[in-house]
Amino acid sequence: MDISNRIVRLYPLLAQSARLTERYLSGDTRQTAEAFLHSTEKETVEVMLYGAYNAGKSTTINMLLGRDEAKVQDRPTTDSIDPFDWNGITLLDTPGLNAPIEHEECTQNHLAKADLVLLVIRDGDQDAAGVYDRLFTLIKNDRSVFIVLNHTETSAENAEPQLRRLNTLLVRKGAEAGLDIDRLGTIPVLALNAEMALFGRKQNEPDLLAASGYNDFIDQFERWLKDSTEVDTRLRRLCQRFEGAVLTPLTQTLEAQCASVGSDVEKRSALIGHLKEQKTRLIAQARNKAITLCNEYKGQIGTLIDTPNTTSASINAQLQVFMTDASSTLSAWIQTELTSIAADLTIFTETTGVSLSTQDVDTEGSFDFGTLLQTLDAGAAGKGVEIFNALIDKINKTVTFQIPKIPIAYVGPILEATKFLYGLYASVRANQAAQDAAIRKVQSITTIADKMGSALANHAEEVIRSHLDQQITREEQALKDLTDAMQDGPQKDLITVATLRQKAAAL
Ligand SMILES: Nc1nc2c(ncn2[C@@H]2O[C@H](COP(=O)(O)OP(=O)(O)OP(=O)(O)O)[C@@H](O)[C@H]2O)c(=O)[nH]1
Ligand SMILES: [Mg+2]
Repeated sequence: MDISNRIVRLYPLLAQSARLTERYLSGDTRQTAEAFLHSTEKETVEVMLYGAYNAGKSTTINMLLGRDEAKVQDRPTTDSIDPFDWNGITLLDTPGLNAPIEHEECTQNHLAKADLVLLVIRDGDQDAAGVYDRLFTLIKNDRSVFIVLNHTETSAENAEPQLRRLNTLLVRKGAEAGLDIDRLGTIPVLALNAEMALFGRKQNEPDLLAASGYNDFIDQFERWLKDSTEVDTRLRRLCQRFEGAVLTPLTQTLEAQCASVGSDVEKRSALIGHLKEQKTRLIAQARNKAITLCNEYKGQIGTLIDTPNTTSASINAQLQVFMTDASSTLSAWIQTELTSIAADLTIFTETTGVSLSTQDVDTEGSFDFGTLLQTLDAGAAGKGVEIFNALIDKINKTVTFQIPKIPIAYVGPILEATKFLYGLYASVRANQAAQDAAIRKVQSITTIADKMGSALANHAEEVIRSHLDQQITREEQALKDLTDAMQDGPQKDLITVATLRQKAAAL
């Protein structure tokens, strides 16, 4: 009997799933899956003979085999599931229904496992209670059933009335049981004198075979096997078992893995979002704070300018003090803020169980604001500043000053301009020059405070960025690693399983 191409095409799918079974399943689930995959390697089609005791099941088996192999007797005989090989198909002789209770249980238990059912009804037993209910249950469960009416007539013609009677009964009772009559119509119902056919085979008597109904039977039986057994039932059964033993557990395991990684991804993304928000907030607040802090020195800058005989060195030194104070105030504030962000990260790890990629935000040590004054230059905008710039052009001398520890190459023109203004202001009279000088003084104060403020703000921003960007980059990398691993692993394999399922369904 040739094996359907459709079943042959199932084997690569089974082989492909073995890799996933090994990778993802464990314990009993894995054992069941592997047992199924192994069993498919030696799977044969099983046709189970089914019916009341004395129906002629064992006789029918012998008829198919062409010799007496199954035990046949006039009383409940078969008491176990006995396999017989017939052209590569396994025929299962079973104990009769309505026989001793343990016989019947044995048969019912095996019913679910068998691929196909050959129901034998003995002529005269057509009305036997229970047979039809069992048959209709099989049909409702979409099982492949072949019905033989085993009779004792000496010709097919003689058996016709009995066969008609059985068909009428089937239709009537089937309708009562709410069965789809079209489905019932697809089930072969054949009349057969099994004993006569067996005899005909043993004696090699073509006439006996023809009269027994054997020729029709074997013809239809083989077509039924070919049509429904190989292609549909066996494949369907294999696919069902494939789904139950392999694909479903794989899907569940993979979905669980994806869900857990997915929730880690979600948590880490939320953390990154939080860090970015904090960075933006911190930068905005720090910039404001820097500007406010420097503006607070405006009065003192004015006083400095007003002080007679002030040298550029002393102005320089004083501005340096202002900047150092503002820097350390801002530095302390940033440190507190970063510490609180670091605490957020600790809370995140504790509550989510998702560990941070490498290390916390670095909040150790004070922040180096020393270099910020390097950015103080004459580049500010505004009309007042233009005048101011015109003034400082005349005094092209660079002064350096330091804040603690860090030597600063301060762009001197601002201070020199201040000094110049100071000289100008000192010679004030109640005239236009004095007014101009007063305006320039205010402009100078504003410019100096602005430049201090924006330099401090820029530097603060740089410091915040360098501390938080490191952490954000690490988290983003960890997130990428996580999603990459998921896409390469469970997520990809979940798609593989879905594809296997689709391919199996399409066979
Ligand atoms: N005349 C006649 N007798 C039959 C036919 N089929 C079976 N018998 C007889 O009926 C009796 C029971 O047949 P079996 O084949 O053992 O029936 P079974 O369904 O296997 O019975 P259990 O194994 O007890 O369930 C035997 O004595 C058979 O010789 C038939 O087609 N014609
Ligand atoms: Mg028997």
